[in-house]
Amino acid sequence: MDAEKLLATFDDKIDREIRIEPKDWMPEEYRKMLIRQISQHAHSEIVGMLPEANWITRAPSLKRKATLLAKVQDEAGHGLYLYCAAETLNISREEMIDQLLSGKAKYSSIFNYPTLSWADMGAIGWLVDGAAIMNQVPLCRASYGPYARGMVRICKEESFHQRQGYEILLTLSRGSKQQKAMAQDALNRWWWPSLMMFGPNDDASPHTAQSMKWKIKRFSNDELRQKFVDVCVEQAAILGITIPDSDLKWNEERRHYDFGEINWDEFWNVVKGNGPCNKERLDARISAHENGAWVREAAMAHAEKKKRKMEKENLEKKSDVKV
Ligand code: BYC
Repeated sequence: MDAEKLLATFDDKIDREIRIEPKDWMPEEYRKMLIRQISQHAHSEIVGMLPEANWITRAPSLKRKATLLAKVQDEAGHGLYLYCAAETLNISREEMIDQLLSGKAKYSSIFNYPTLSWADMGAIGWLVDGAAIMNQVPLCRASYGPYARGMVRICKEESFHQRQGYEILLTLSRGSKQQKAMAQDALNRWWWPSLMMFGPNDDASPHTAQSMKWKIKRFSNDELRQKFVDVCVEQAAILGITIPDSDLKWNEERRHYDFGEINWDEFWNVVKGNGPCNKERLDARISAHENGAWVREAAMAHAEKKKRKMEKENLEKKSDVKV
């Protein structure tokens, strides 16, 4: 088929909600857009393990420790599904990891903030996983098959993560005066960075229009941020803690909550690598990668040994047939 026909077939599939699969023809820019978003998403899951892993050894009970451990392991799984989905687009795992470790690749700004108290585990689950669900449920309908299918399982797990976080804050908010203060302090520190997770405002988002045209993103950054604010207001009221935004109020005409201006200077500063924990996070990943070198070497040696054994068995089988 010539280029025009290939493009027409691709556009027709997008229009008719037929998934694009790895072996299908796709425009180079579509492939690049997906690699960019999926690899950044994978890196976010992997770096996102670090702020919570910080609290596994200090969880207040065995039950909390087991739950947090399971949650952090889920994030590792999400990273692996997403790297696999990106690999179907002709980029190798090594290349993506190199991009992360060299500081070239982006990952979600939210993971460059410190986790200072146990209440932060609640705030991360409630707000960070809550924002992730808001953003990722529509990605289950993304036009690229492997990404969309991966997101289905990821979203189920994120939903459990969100509930465990909310339940931590519910327990604290029904506890002593000091525990309530911990919950409020965590909300104060995580609220604005959580709103930044949705990315720049639509008029400053270079990728949204094309991504929506290709049905990768189904909603814009501002649409999802608004939905998130609307649900959080009700949830904060149940917790009895206050969202740190004096401009937050119900707008009857819009049927949505109005909210204050995000500090975009802070956002871009964090995205460019100058947030409170950017260096610490990258250093941790680099050292994990270096310490894991022997595991990768052993796995490769084992795979090579298995391959040779299979080749030998196949040869023997063939010579038996001849006899
Ligand atoms: N942080 O044109 P835009 C999780 C970048 S993991 C850093 O709007 P797009 C979890 C953006 O990449 C959650 N960078 O882009 C894990 C672009 O840069 P480049 C992660 C950001 O792609 C562990 C530029 O700004 N979720 O839930 O249309 C524990 C312009 O932006 C950010 C995902 O990755 C940011 N916040 O929209 C707990 C979801 N925002 O590439 C929880 C999948 C924007 O031009 N990704 N940038 O250099 C998406 O849905 C979209 O990529 C985004 C951005 C909405 C994030």
